[in-house]
Order: sequence, then structure tokens, then C-alpha cells
Amino acid sequence: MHRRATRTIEASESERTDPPDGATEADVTSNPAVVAALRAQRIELPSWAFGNSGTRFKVFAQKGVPRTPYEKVADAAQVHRFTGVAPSVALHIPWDRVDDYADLARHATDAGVSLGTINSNVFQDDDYMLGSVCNPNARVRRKALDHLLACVDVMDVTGSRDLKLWFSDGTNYPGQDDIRNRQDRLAEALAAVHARLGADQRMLLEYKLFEPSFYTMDVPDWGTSYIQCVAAGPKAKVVVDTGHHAPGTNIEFIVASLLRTDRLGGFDFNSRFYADDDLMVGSADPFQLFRIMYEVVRAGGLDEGYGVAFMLDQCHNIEPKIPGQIRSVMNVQEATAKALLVDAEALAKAQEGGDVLGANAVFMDAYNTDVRPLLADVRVDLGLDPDPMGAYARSGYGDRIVAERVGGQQAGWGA
Ligand code: LRH
Ligand code: MN
Repeated sequence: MHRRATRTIEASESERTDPPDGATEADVTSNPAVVAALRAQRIELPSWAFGNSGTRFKVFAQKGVPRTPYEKVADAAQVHRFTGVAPSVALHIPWDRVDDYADLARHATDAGVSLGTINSNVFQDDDYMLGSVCNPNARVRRKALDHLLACVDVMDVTGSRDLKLWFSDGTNYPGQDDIRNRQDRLAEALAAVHARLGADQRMLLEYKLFEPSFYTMDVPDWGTSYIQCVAAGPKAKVVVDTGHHAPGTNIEFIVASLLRTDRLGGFDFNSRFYADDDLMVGSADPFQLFRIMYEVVRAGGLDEGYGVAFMLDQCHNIEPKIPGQIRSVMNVQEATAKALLVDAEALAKAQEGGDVLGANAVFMDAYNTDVRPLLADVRVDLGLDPDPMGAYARSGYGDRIVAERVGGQQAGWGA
């Protein structure tokens, strides 16, 4: 049975489309909570998604790509302009280093967005070949810690709540270094960062199974991140990057467990077919994204006060970057809308009654609901065009930046 979440608010008769044969219309006007949650959704964009990116084989430069953090912020503001749910931009230091972060924050405000999560970068300096905060060499560890603390200084100026920490630290060969000593070094650095954080600031520790280290990563999985966060203190939370797991990992189980223990700080959303492909979220496995968002909805994790940061972390290696971000935001919205449509009462009844097929059917019914009309209505309700991709294409912004941004050094990963 396919449901189509059609009209929500003040839908006139003429606009109402008759459901195809056999389809029942899920009238979501009776779901103001769903509409309210979708209006209030907040998805943070990565500044680096607007720069050039690629693989070790090739970075294909694209025309019109930003040359400065100011231009990256301007491009991110376009995504918010047409989706209405992406009002902040995460920065990556030093990729987004500027002389005056307060001025960059003002530029963002003028563009209708704000500066969000600050990402540290201790993975591109020659000194970090054997690690940064886990490096056997104390001078290198100090250098890395100083960078992390400098990122908190940036947060003080930009007003950002979160510092996101991802470490490329690890080893490539058994015996190369002592696994336990490296954990102790990591804990020491995290304790120092935690102590530096202001009252309303947090540190989000991201884990990754492999790459660029291939025998051990010092934060390889959610368990290690959780252990280190609990040891560091209450301001330390775990980030789930959806591309950082072994194939077949049940990520929604990890999400449910971190929500249950109040240690889910946020997501780095993207998708992958094999490794850390950083493709558009929901493009490889929209059903997995739905299952993840269901655990978030079930735990009340969508509520602003809950403090889960929904961030994209992607690279648009071959596709246009601003439309790629708009499509990604729409994919998160669709997964969220479907998750919000799970009939929680019917599901609980079937689950408690041991009705395996019944429970699965309730879950799949929501997933198989076409929520695109509902989201189009939410956009209209927000005063936006129901079709963000079309509206962006018609805006001419893409052509304008290609014409204007000639010369200068295009932004990239600087690797
Ligand atoms: C590492 C990662 C991390 C970043 C980088 C841009 O793979 O996911 O979040 O800082 O990508
Ligand atoms: Mn990430």
C-alpha cells in the first residue's frame, strides 16, 4: 500500500491531485507536528563542499568555484535561500583562515546565514606523519594541541558552539607504535581542550575506521570515541560520519545507542558505496538514511534543544557544487519527513504484540510514502519556491559566479 503525503496547508481543491489507483492519500494536515518539525529543521553546510575536491587520482577544477571563505559563505547562503533549512556554514581551519573572523561572521549575517561548527585540521602538516596529538614526539603533540586551542579562540569570535575534532592519527603496520600509549596521549589532549571550552561550547569527536591510516586509526569507531568523550567530560560528544564505517555496519544502532546515552553530538552526513566516498547523503542508500532519521525522531533528537548537529560533509568531485548541496539538503528533508510519518502508536502496538510483519509494514509504509508534495508545501509555507533546484537554476547565480570568478586561487583541500 503506497501512501502519498499530499497537501498540508490551505490546499485548494483545484490544486489537489487525485491519487493514482490503489494509492491512499495520507492527509498530513492532521500532522501539524510533522510540518512544524520540517519547518524547524536545521542542516549545516560544509564550506569545503564549495571548493574543488577529488581523489588521489585527480581533482577536477570547476569554473566559478570560490577563491575565498567569503565566496564559500556566499555560495552556502544560496542553498539556504532556496531550501530555508540550511542557515549555518561549518568552517575548516586553516582552509577558511581569514584575518578577521568577526568580519567574516558579519559577511555571513549579511548573506542570511551564520558561521557554525569549527573544524580543526591536524592532518596536513609534515610534522603529523606519525600522528598529531597521538604522535610519539611531545613537540609535535604540543603543536597539534596548540592548533586545537587556537580553533577554540576562533569559536570565541564567531560565536560557534561546536569544535569538531577528526584525527587522521593511526599506524600502518603492527608494532609501529603502542596502541595504549596513543590512547593515553589522545586522552591528555582531549582533556586539555575540554578544559579550555567555554560554558556553552562543546567538542565533537569524529571516528573513522580507516584512511589515511590503514592498520589502526586512533579513533576508529564509536566505542573508542564514546570512551574518550566520557573521559574528557560532559562537553564532549560523538560525531557519526555516515561514511566512516565498515561496509554493512548498522549505523542506526550506533545512533540509537548514542542518543540513549546522551552522547550523540552530531552527524557528518554523506553516503558511500564502498569507502569514505563523501557522496551526496541519501544518494547511495536512502533507506539507511531513513532508518537513521527514524532513531533521531524516536529519541526526540530533532528538537533544537536536544543539541544534535546535523551537518553535511561531502565532496562534489564531478557535479556542480551548489546544486549538489541543495539536492543533499532535500534528501535529508525527505528522509526526515518519512521518519516523522512513522505511525508510532501502530508500531509500538505491533512491536509489543510480537507482530513482526505488522511492525515492519508500519515502518515500510512510512518509508514508501511519497513526501515530496508535503515538502513542496512546507517550502511554499516558508515563502519559498516548492522546487529549490529549479529555482536555483532560474536564479542565474551559477552563471554569474562563473562569469565573475576569473583568476585568483580556487579553494580546495590544499593537500
Ligand atoms: C575525514 C572527514 C572529517 C574532515 C574531513 C573534511 O574524512 O570526514 O570530517 O574534517 O573529512
Ligand atoms: Mn566527516
